[in-house]
Amino acid sequence: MKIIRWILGKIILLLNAVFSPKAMKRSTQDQQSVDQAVQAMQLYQFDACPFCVKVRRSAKRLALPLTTKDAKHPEFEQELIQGGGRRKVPCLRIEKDDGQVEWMYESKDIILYLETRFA
Ligand SMILES: N[C@@H](CCC(=O)N[C@@H](CS)C(=O)NCC(=O)O)C(=O)O
Repeated sequence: MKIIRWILGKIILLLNAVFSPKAMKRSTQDQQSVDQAVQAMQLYQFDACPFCVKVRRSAKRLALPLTTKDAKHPEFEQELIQGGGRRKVPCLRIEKDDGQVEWMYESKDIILYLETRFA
């Protein structure tokens, strides 16, 4: 079972690399303000998780330089569990302007949030 999951993961990564989405174009000024806004976010994820790949593809399409944290790394795994409450990926950590932090689970919700905010 583990080997099948590993092979599927590699296939997902390969397909993702081959059919990589095109990033949208913004004016330099608009892209700079998007880049700055995205600094307040981190995506907790696994490399070969299909839900995480969906979110990363959406971020690429939207030209978002999203920081990713591999939740298999013990330090990031702890951050995710302590902050978000669950060891589940993808999870987007969003630090708001007032310092409040939101931990957003569910790939669909994350993609909707990114598209609503940055498309
Ligand atoms: N409905 C969720 C599914 C996410 C999901 O199942 N993630 C798996 C990895 S692909 C996970 O985090 N499982 C918990 C674990 O491996 O500990 C979504 O769309 O984000």
